[in-house]
Amino acid sequence: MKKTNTQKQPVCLTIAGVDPSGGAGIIADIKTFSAFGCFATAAIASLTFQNTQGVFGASHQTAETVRAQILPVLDDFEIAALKTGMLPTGEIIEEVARIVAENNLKNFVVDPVVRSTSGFDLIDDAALKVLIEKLFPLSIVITPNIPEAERISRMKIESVEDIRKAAKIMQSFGAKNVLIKGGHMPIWDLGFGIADLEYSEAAAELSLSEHLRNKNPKSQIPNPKSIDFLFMGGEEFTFSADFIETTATHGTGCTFAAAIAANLANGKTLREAVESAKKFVTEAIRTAPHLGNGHSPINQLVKI
Ligand code: PXL
Repeated sequence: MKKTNTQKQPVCLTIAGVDPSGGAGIIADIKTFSAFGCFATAAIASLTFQNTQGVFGASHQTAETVRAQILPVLDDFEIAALKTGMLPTGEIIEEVARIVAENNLKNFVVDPVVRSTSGFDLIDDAALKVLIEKLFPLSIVITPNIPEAERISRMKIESVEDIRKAAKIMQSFGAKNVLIKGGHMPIWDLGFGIADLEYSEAAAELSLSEHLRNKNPKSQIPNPKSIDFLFMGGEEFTFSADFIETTATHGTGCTFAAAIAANLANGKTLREAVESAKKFVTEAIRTAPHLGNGHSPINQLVKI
């Protein structure tokens, strides 16, 4: 029997892949939920074989085994927020959509995981289509990075205007709120603050296209910024942080989405949740342990 009234600590659920090297997926999610004071529960959609240098394969769960993991958890706990990460097959995605709808689960953050940092395809086109059709309408927010936004919206993103167009396309697919993360595209801070950026589209366009014209931009841009764009219905909000020049980026997407879910579970609004999650991920990257020979994991135990 569900103990809804006696439950004090918010419980979060992640449905995602396992990265045994600890940087991404469920292990990153559990640490992040815990860092925000939430109790972590997790259902495995795929067991991947990887380390900081690459993904070498994966053994996927089935719709039945994913359901069998989740239902006892739902039966026992009130889930305050959930997030999905790597969901490798159409059948698993359909099952997750059914479970979310049947149980009227709220605060559902969909991280549309498409490729690993090291370039391994984590979902095929047919499954991605199911993810868009079935999960987007159930989500409170989707959190694509720029390559993911490009693959989902089927357009090249080369300017701030393109970011807005891609967001509109994804909203037309049923996602009410869309967070496009700019970490793959450091924006040159031309001396404008983020408030100026909001009011000076020309400056933003210029800085982004300057960056894109540049073959080796990261080493040449002074004060590069990583800017994320949140589209809530017709409103747009931007979140800026230092772009940190580092290879320690393994699991940043998982950590960001899990931090948003945990913040929502703690009662923050979506805008507040994203703002706090952005700061958390930035500091987790800044204090990364630099382990392994590839893309190091980040530090989810950082205090902000
Ligand atoms: O960061 C994307 C991602 C998500 N989930 C799992 C992963 C990866 C990238 O490697 O392994 C399980």
